[in-house]
Amino acid sequence: MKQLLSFNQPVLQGSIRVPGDKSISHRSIMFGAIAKGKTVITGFLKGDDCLSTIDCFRKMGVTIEEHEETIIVHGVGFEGLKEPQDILDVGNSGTTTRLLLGILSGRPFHSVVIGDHSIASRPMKRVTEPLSRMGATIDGRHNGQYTPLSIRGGELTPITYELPHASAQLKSAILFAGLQAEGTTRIIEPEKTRDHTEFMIKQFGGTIDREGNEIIVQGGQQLHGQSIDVPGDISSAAFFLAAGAIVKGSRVSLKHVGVNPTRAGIIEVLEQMGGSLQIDGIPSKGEPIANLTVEYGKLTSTEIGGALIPRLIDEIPIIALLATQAEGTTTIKNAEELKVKETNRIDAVVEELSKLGANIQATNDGMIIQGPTELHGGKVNSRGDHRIGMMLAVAALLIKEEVEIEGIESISVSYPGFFKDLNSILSKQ
Ligand code: SPQ
Repeated sequence: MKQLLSFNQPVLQGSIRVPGDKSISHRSIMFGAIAKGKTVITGFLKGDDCLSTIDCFRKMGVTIEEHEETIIVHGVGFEGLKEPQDILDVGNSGTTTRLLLGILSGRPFHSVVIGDHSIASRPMKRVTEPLSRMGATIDGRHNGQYTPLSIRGGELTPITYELPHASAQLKSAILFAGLQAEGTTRIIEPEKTRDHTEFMIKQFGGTIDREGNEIIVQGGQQLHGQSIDVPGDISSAAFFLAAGAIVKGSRVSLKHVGVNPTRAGIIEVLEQMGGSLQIDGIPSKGEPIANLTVEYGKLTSTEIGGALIPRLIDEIPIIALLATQAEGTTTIKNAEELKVKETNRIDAVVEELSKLGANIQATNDGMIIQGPTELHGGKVNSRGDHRIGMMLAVAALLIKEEVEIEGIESISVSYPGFFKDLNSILSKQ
C-alpha cells in the first residue's frame, strides 16, 4: 500500500500516550501462559506481532480473553501447554519465533513454527543450536537455520552458554528452556541486552540472579499469574522524540513511557546530540516509567557504538534521520545485527534516506552520516519493515515536496495508530 505524505511547514505540539511496549507485551502473554492462574494485562500492544503471540498460545490450549482495556491470560503452567493441531504462525515477529522456541524445547510434543517472508530469512540457528544442545530436537530449512521449523521438545539439561551475539531474544529463549531444565542454566552476555525477561521472572514470583555479565536461573520454578501494566514503548516514542527535536517550533510530550536503562539509549543519544529533553519519572511497581518532553533545537553529531548499541538497536533508523539534521559527522558502528532484522536495516536506511537527499554511507557494521542536510521529496519504500516505514514518515515532516512511501501498512506490526497520533499533534506554523 502506498501513502502520499505532504506537510506544509508542520509544527508538532501536544502530548501522546504511545502504545504498549512490544517486547513486554509479548512476554506478558508468554509468562501469563506458563504461570499458574490468572494474569491480567493492561496497556497491552494490540499490534500484529503481539497478536501473533496470542494466536500461538491459543493454539496450545491457553484461554486468552481480549477486552477493550485488558487482556486476561488463564495460565496453565509449562506442563499444561498442549500439542498444537495446527502450525504456529508467528507472522512478522522475530521475538515470537525465538522466545517460543525456548518454550517449545521443553514440551514433550511436536510443533511447527512458520512466519512471513521476512521471518523466513532471519537466522534461527543461533537459537536452535543451544536449544538442541539442551536436548530439543529441532529441524528446519538449511539445517535448522530458517523457518519453517519443526520442534520436538523433551527433557532438557541445563547449559552454561556464552552468547555469540548481544541478543535479548537468544538470551530469553535459553532462559525459557532453562526454566524447564533440571538444574542451573548460566548465560554470559557479551553486552547487557534488554532485561524484560529477567524482570518478568521476578514479577511472576520466580528467582533469577545476575553476577556481572552472567545470568543464572534454576529450572523447575513455579510461576504464578500477576497483574501486569505494560508501559509505553520507548521504541515507538522514539519516532516522536526525533520528530519533536527536528521539526521547527515543536514541543512534544510522551506520556507513561518505559525507560528501562537497557532500552533507553535513544535518550542518551538525544542528550549527547544537545537535544532539549525533559525526563519526569513516574513511581512504578514494575518497570521504570517516565513522561518525556522534547523541544526543537540545534543538534550536533555524535558517535554511537559498543555497549550502547543493544540499548538502542531498534532506534538506529530514526537516529540516522536525526543525524541528517545534526551539525557534523555522526558515526554508528558495531551495529552489524541490523543486517538481520525485518530487513537489512543498514542497507534500507542508507538507500531510502539517500533517495530523499541525505548524505549517508553504509559501512560494514553501521553508517556514517553528514549533516545538516535539506531533504527533498521522492518515492521511498518501507521494505515491509515497520521501523523503516515510520522513520520515512517522520522524514516527510521535514520535506516541502511530496513523499510517497510504498509498504506503509507494515507499521501496524508495532504501532497501528501511528498516523492518528501524529495527526493529533500536527498543526501549521
Ligand atoms: O520481534 P522482532 O521482529 O525481532 O523486532 C525487533 C523490532 O524492531 O521491533 C527487531 F527487529 O525488535 C527486537 C530487538 O531488535 C525485539 C527484542 C526482544 O523483544 O527481545 C530484542 C531485539 O532483538 P535481538 O535479536 O537483538 O534480541
